[in-house]
Amino acid sequence: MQERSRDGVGAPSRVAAAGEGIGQDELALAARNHGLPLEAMRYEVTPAGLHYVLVHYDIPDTLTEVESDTWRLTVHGHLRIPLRLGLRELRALPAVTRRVTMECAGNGRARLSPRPVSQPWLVEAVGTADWTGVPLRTVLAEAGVAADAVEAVFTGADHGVERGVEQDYRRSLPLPVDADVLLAHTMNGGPLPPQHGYPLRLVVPGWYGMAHVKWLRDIELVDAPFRGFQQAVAYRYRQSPEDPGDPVTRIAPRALLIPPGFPDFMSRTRVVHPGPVRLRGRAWSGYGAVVRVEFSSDGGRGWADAELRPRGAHPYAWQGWHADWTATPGSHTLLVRATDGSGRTQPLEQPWNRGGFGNNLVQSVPVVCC
Ligand SMILES: Nc1nc2c(c(=O)[nH]1)N[C@H]1C(S)=C(S)[C@@H](COP(=O)(O)O)O[C@H]1N2
Ligand SMILES: [Mo]
Repeated sequence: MQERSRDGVGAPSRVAAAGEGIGQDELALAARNHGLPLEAMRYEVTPAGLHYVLVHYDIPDTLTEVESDTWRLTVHGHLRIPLRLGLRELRALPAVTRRVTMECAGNGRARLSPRPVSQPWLVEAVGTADWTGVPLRTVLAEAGVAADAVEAVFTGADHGVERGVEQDYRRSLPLPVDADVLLAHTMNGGPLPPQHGYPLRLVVPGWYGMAHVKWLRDIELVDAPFRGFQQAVAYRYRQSPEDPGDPVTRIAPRALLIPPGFPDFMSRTRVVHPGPVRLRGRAWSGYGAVVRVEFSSDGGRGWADAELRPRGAHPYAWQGWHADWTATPGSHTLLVRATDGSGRTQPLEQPWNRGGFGNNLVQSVPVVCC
């Protein structure tokens, strides 16, 4: 359905007051969605149940649709041959597998000050999966893109209201689409779990999560840029409610450290014993390979290069890195910083935007050695 304006339409997203703690509204989101337990970065491919999850509305009941064979993907608009594809037809098309690191554009939001009120991620909204599916280009070629089509609009089966606008979750991509954009029906070798978009999702390697439309059921080719809520209102880098902002697209570089040692249950502070500690983690960027990971054990006064694994066969997946540190009794702050081949790196002080998007402030891990 088309987006419908309701009461409160146009309300800007809220920013917490100075000193305002996490509220019930943010807790309700945090209790539904979940991050990657950072220790799971030990796996190159994240087991599906440990991959982060972000769902704006409710998980739609696509399981029943598939079981009753009523589920279809429709492809229509400015093209020659409209298509209605069942899951069996999609699965029968030649498929490719891409290892893709996906990150929510709001990752890091809860650490911003003032805090944009939304899903309160710290740093854990990331995961890497092997996505198998049909290149979107294959399906578009079959449909025959019209000369006047400028964008493809992707609609999910989920429905909700956001800042006064009732909507299906919907996003667009400009045409022609990259060759690696997939209509994925398989995650890590199995059907997509319900929370990750069963039975079909878009995968847009290198882009932040919002572009990877889950529960995909409709693709429309349009002759004018899509101005829907998730495109033109949400997911913009804005300084003020009036600022039109730039669109959120590719993933800014980030390195994360698997917190060393063991945690204190409540504070989550890491505890290590004196002696050599091998630090490991992952680093990624949507702008090309990460070419450098640096590590600091003194809160950023001194930096040393970590050993970084090259990108290898998986150009859209995170890269492993490690560094050796000798822990001495006392309190320490460990930092890591990634730089990619485009020269983008991670800031030590965070530039701010109202949505809390693209926040790639260096991770800071307090460690007590005793
Ligand atoms: N249909 C639909 N697709 C969606 C969303 C959604 O709420 N509905 N959330 C988006 C956002 S904001 C993110 S970060 C990713 C999360 O994907 P994951 O839950 O599989 O990690 O899905 C994206 N695709
Ligand atoms: Mo997201």
